[in-house]
Amino acid sequence: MFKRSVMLAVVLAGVSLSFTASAAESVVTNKPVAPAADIQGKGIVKKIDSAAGNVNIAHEAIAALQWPAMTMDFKVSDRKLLANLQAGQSIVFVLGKDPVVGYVITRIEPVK
Ligand SMILES: [Cu+2]
Repeated sequence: MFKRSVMLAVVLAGVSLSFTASAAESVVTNKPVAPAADIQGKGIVKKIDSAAGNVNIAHEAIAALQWPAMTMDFKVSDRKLLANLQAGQSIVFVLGKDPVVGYVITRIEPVK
């Protein structure tokens, strides 16, 4: 009896895990269209929300977009980009323009 319920729990856990994994694949359904020139930014990671595919960054002014320095959420084109990030890290990032979502991060790397 005990063994059977453990087996069931394992099977259910497997099902919910694979469901979560496939749901995590698509943050942004439309592939970002690369702008004529890469738009680069610099900043500090404030918060990471892997589930939502968001990263909150205190970024410096981005001259190419005429954006002043601010702290804001960015969507990433792929959740994998968030895998090795930590809050407090200094980073550089590249923005691509998604036709639906707007500017999304297509590359992000820590700076030493
Ligand atoms: Cu901003």
